[in-house]
Amino acid sequence: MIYPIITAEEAAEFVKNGDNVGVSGFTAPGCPKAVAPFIAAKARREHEAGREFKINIFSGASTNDFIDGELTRAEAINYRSPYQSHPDLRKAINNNVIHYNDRHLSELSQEFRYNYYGKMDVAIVEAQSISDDGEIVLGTSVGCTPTWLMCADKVIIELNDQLPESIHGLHDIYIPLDPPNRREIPIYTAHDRAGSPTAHVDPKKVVGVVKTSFRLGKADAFTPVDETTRMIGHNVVQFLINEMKNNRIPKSFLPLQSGVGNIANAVLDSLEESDEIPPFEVYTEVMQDTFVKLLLHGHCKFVSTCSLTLAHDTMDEFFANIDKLHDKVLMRPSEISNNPEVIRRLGVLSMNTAIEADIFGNINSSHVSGTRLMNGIGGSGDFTRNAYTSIFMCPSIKKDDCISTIVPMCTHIDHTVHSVDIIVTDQGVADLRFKDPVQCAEEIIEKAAHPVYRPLLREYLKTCKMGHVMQNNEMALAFHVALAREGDMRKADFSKCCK
Ligand code: 0RQ
Repeated sequence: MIYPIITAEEAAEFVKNGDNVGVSGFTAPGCPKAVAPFIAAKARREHEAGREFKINIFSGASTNDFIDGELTRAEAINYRSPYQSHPDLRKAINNNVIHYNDRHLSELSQEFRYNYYGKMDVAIVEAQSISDDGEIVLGTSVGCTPTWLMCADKVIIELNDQLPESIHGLHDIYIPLDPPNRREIPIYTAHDRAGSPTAHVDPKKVVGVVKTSFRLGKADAFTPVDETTRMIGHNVVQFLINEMKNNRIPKSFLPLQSGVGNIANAVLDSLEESDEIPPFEVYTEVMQDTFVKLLLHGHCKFVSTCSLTLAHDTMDEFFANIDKLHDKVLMRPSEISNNPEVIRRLGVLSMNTAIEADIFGNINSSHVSGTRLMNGIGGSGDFTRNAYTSIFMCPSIKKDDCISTIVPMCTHIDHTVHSVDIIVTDQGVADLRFKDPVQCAEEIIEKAAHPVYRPLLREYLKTCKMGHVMQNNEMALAFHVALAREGDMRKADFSKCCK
């Protein structure tokens, strides 16, 4: 190997105060793990010596505790984009200690190439191998890594010896040309390969290779399916079956996108149980645990993804069965897995999870009570806006009935009704297509809201002023006000409001 082998501590010395640092990965799998704790240690030393040390971190999506956890706790992050899900980082963002810029995941790579963020100083990339001419076999996700390798002045490679050689060929690395030279992305089915199995870096930029040995996959597994998530999964699958029966989805079916989390996993379980949905392909950003089972059992024919977001044991199972799975999975950069052009062309059926939906069909995916960031918009906007049919799912109530996820007005809006076709809760399926705002409100209240909250929502609608969107600006946030003051949305009182 022509590259200097260095320790993680030596690698951290290449990172300076104020640097833009790009990390590989998309969700925890594929992220670097060795160098970040030493950057955190360096930050602590600098702070103790009275010097500034903060960096700007750009990732594919959420990362791991080594990056978002250790660096937050060391007060080493100035700016963070485009998505996160770490409790310590979330707290620091909500305390306005870290600048967080919530971006559509498909856009960050190209925005970097468009020079929106200045130069990238250092990229830290987990890889299976690097050749002397700079061809890199990446780890268990792709994210923005190909662009980081292209843009960064200095590149640090973490070579993880737990990554098996059989991962070679699972990546499809394609970087589109930027406008005005961009052409169509040559993906016409979910299983088309557009690019190369390896990412490329100019060998002169590689300042060091750090040898690591970290177990693959993520530690946290999903909570088991409960009655609520089972009902949501059942309702989504019944909706898809009806769409086929009514000739709105072709009999050969369309590629699915599924968001991350317990609800998404429950939907996938329901898909496996249904014999009315034909074997399908997936065009998504995260391949969750259930997909391994679906692929091995033949319910799913192919998964195009950005990341193998699998728990440790499932990751082991995946590579133990790699001979059966190798030609059924491709990992692509996030700007391709989430690409609006490709999603629209393939006719992707998108399924994402909402924090809350309002009765007019607008969706809040990211901010509890309109102010407190949960995770971020992630890829939900990339898929929702461009889907063949866009579905949002959530439980109808939360926190011992004190929270209705169906509210008069969302306190923060990530997806407007124009991009939302269907809202599914444990109560049923609200179909917003072909409906005006008032018809949407009636549909959502009667089909998706929990029976405990239906009378209150009907009462709210009666107080609303006439108009295309009927709304009562005085009372629109009454549910959230009641939650803030009394800890219970059921205490919303519309009796005294003026019409
Ligand atoms: O908080 O753990 O403190 O109790 O939000 O909610 O019910 O566990 O559901 O894990 O599926 O997350 C929308 C956040 C749902 C997620 C969201 C609180 C709730 C809990 C988590 P606690 P659940 P999930 C693919 C696509 C946006 C990005 C996206 C998400 C916590 O799905 O981040 O879709 N989506 N990306 O208590 C108050 C409400 C609430 C609420 C939920 N109405 N009011 N708190 N919570 N609803 C992924 C990528 O892009 C990589």
